[in-house]
Formats: sequence, C-alpha cells, structure tokens
Amino acid sequence: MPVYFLQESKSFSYWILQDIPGNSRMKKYLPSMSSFCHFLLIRFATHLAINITENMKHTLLGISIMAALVSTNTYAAVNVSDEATLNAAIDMANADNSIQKIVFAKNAQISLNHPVIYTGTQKLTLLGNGAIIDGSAAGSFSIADDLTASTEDGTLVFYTAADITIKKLSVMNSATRGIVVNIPDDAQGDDIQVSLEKVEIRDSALYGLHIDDNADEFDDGDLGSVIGIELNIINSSFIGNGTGAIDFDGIRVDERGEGGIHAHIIHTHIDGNGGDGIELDESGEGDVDASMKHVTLNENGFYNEEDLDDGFDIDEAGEGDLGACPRIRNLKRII
Ligand SMILES: [Ca+2]
Ligand SMILES: [Ca+2]
Ligand SMILES: [Ca+2]
Ligand SMILES: [Ca+2]
Repeated sequence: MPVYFLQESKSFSYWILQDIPGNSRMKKYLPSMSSFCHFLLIRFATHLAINITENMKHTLLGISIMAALVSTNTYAAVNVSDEATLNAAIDMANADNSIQKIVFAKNAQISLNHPVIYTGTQKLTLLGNGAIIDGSAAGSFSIADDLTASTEDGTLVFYTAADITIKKLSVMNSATRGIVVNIPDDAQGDDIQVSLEKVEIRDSALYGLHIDDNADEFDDGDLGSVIGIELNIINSSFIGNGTGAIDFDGIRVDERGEGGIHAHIIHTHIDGNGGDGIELDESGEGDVDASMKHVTLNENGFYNEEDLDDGFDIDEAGEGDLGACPRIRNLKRII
C-alpha cells in the first residue's frame, strides 16, 4: 500500500506529492522546512499509513499552496509599513534574487528621509495595498545658472533592467523625482517592462515617473543600452509634478541606442504637470509605439511661460517609425 509524502521541490516554490515506500524519510525532510510546515507534516503523519484517496490529494495540494505562501522565498518577509521596513524589504531583494515581491501593509503611511534604491537583477513587484509614500525629505537637486536642474535622486529608484510592476501605491511630494527606473548601460536581453496599476504620483518637484535609458547625465546624446522599454499603465494618475524646475514632465521616458518605446496607457489622468504631461523621447534604432484610451492630458506645460510645454510630446529619431493611437495633436517636434 503506497504512502504519500509532501516533498520539497528544488525551486522551493511549490510542493509535490510523492509515493514513498514507508515513512522513514520524513524526519530527513523536516529540518529544511519552516515551523509552519513542520506542524502540517506532524498532522499529516497520522494519515500517512493509509492509502490516500483522491480527496486527500486535493487537500494536500491545497495545503501545499499555503506552504508556498509561507516560504520566505516568495516575497520579502516583512510587511512594509514604514521607512525602516521598506528599506529592509528592498535590501533583502537586493541581496536575494529569489525575492520577487514586496507587500505593503494596507493603507500604510510612509515618510522617507532618503531615497529607496533597488539594485537587484530579478523582476520585482510592489503590492502597495493603498500605501502612501511621502518623499518630501528624500533626495535633492541643484539648479544651474541657466535654470537647468540635475539630480540622481528619486523617492523610489530602480537601477535595473528587470521588469518592475507596481500596484496600488501612491508617491507624493517627492523632493526630486517620484519613481525612477534607471536602466544600466550594459543591459542585455528582452526589453524592460514597467507596469503600473492604480499608481498615483503627485506633486514631485521634478519628473513624476522617469524611465531612463540614456547614458548621459543630462539626457543629451544618443548613448543608451541595446534594450527597449515597454510601459503599461492602467487606472493611474500623474498630477502636479514638475513644478520645481524647467522641463520636468509627469511621465518621461528617455530611450537611446537600440530598442524602442512601446507605451500603452488606459484609464489614467496626466494633468497639471509643469513640463509635458508625458514625453516619450527615443533615438537610434527603434520605434515609438504609443496608445492611449480614456486618458486625460489637461493643463500641463505651464512652468516655463516663455516656452510652454505640451500634453503629449513624442520625439523619435534615427531609424524607426512613430505610431500612435488615437490621433495626437500639438506634437512639439518629430525629428
Ligand atoms: Ca535602448
Ligand atoms: Ca519635456
Ligand atoms: Ca532606440
Ligand atoms: Ca528611432
């Protein structure tokens, strides 16, 4: 009569049922499991001597999912609720590429004194659960005599070419840029995907969202990585950013070198930003392909009264094409 046993998979992301001739191997597995799993297995020990019916298999598989959820490798082990736990979670993800998810406490209010910087190489999802991050004390920028501003700071900064997904998170009052994705110059492989759902970036001094694949500090020149950028935004808002200096947009994408920009935005407000509402700036090989549906672009571009900016600005240069839907008016320039 077979005896079934819960065996840890090599990836530690799920568990499988295995037919084992006897239960003597159970103790061998116990030290590598969490205490929660120990408890489950001790309970199962009373059932191991009997043949397991189809219903029991379902029960075991159901509990196996619970086991996966308590595995420390499925997400950072902290429930992010303040600056210390946010930094701890990001530090864990920076050090352990099996951590791909960070979960915030519901409606957490987080004030930062410094930028939070992700440097990992694995894709990462931030589940905000309605949390609000206030970046008014995080980072700084300088303004030159010609009124151009420069900074390396942002409230949330991602130095990575891996996919970034952010859901139900607000970034408010950033002293510099709200959310920054800085793509390494030597990035290889697939395009980076940046996906935002129910994200609000409001009242940043500089850019609200900045995705930067330009090697130049001031985003001049044509040097960038060989990968492109896919930006997907749904049910989000970018409001009141770019009020600290000239030419800072609600959303800014700088793409250089090989690769293009593919931006798809749905049910989103991009309003009241000092520079452009959104600027997609591409050069070198690659296209700009943009679509918007149910998006507002109201009252942007007011900061510099001598050279008003736009709702939607697309720059496509070098080899490649421009495709946009629906019709876009008042394009600032297309090279
Ligand atoms: Ca590129
Ligand atoms: Ca601009
Ligand atoms: Ca390009
Ligand atoms: Ca191009």
